[in-house]
This record gives sequence, structure tokens and C-alpha cells, in this order.
Amino acid sequence: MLNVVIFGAPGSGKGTQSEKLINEYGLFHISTGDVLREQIAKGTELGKTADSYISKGQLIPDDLMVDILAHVLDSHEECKKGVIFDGFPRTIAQAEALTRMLAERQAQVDVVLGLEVEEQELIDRLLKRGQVSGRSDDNLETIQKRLDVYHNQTKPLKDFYQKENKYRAIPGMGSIDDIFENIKSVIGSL
Ligand code: B4P
Repeated sequence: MLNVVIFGAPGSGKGTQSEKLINEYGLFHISTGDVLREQIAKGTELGKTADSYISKGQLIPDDLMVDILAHVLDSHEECKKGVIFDGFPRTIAQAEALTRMLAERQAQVDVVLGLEVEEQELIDRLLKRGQVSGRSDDNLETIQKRLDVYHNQTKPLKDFYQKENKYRAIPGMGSIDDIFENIKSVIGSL
């Protein structure tokens, strides 16, 4: 069983590399961004709440996000074979909750893959995606807010997982395949 957290700023390639990890290792993929966007598309109460935060570039409150993740973990047997956590945790409180939730299931985070990408490249990628995605958060104003949120609330997790000796830096510039080769060698060395 392998539990991987894929970590990085908005636009760093978390979703992109997750797709490749699923194919290579057969892990179950939990993207909290995808879960929230699905609820928005269905027009549920949760979706309406989520949209009010996402469109402003803010994070969904921790308590709500942790409940959502626990529900996903409990409703998919496949999680027992190992999970890619994509976009979760995004705060220290979420990281502590993840440690607790996995411990209750006799599991742990095995590795945190930190995709490291220069700021201008992040902005360029998200603006490019915004031309086709229709996402309410892929515009310049919201991207800037998301990057601020990342620096203030999410980046401290790098330190958190470095102290646990779980953080592995992955250079996230360059071709998608080259980045993935690097990821495979990190996982191979575990
Ligand atoms: P996410 O869906 O996680 O969105 P994201 O940070 O933009 O990452 P994503 O995975 O989509 O993009 P990627 O880097 O792969 O979150 C959206 C919002 O949901 C958050 O802002 C927040 O409001 C809310 N949310 C989600 N999880 C939450 C949580 N745990 N707590 C609270 N709130 C939460 O790719 C970006 C683009 O770059 C793509 O177009 C891709 O094609 C391109 N790209 C990737 N790799 C590339 C490369 N090597 N070269 C060139 N382009 C590349």
C-alpha cells in the first residue's frame, strides 16, 4: 500500500502528474478540487458553498473539507490499496487531520511529492488553461489570490513534511514526461 500526497502551488501540475501516477501504480485518485467541482456542476448545497469560496480564490473551511475527505475515503474500498491525495492537505490543520484519519485506518502518508515551479510559469499555465477550462478561478485576479493563499496557508506544509522526512522536491518545470520520470525514481527509491 502506497499513500502519496502530490503537493504544489496552483498550476504546478498536481492533476497532470496524478493522471500518470494512476496509470503507472494503479492508485486511487482523490482530487479535492475535482470533488468540489463535481458538486458545483450538480448544483448541490455543498456545491453552492464551495463555489462561493473557489470563485474568490479562497480555501473551503477546514472542517468541511476534512468531512468531505473522510466521506470519500469511507465510500471507496479501493482506497485500501493506496491513494494519491491531490490538492489535500492544503493547511496544517488538514495535514494533521489526514495523519489521524489514516492512522485510524492503519495507514500513513508514505511520501509527499512537492512540485516546484516558478511563479510566472504558474500564472502562464493557469491563464492558458483559463482559455478553455471555463473555471471561475482561472482568471488573473483570482490566480493572484490563489497564489497568496498558497504562500500563506499551504506552503508551510513543506516544512511540516520535511520535519517528518516525507517531503521530496520534484523540479516541476520542463516536459510532463521528464517530470514524471523524476517522480518514478523517487517512488522507486522508497
Ligand atoms: P485544484 O483543483 O486543486 O486546482 P489547482 O491548484 O489549480 O491544481 P490543478 O491540479 O487543477 O492544476 P495542475 O497544477 O495540474 O483546486 C481548485 C480550488 O478548489 C482551490 O483554489 C480551492 O478553492 C478549492 N480546494 C481544493 N482542495 C481544497 C482543500 N483541500 N482545502 C480547501 N479548498 C480546496 O495544472 C494546471 C495547468 O498546467 C494545466 O492546464 C496543465 O495542462 C498545465 N501543466 C501541467 N504540467 C505542465 C508542464 N509540465 N508544462 C506545461 N504545462 C503544464
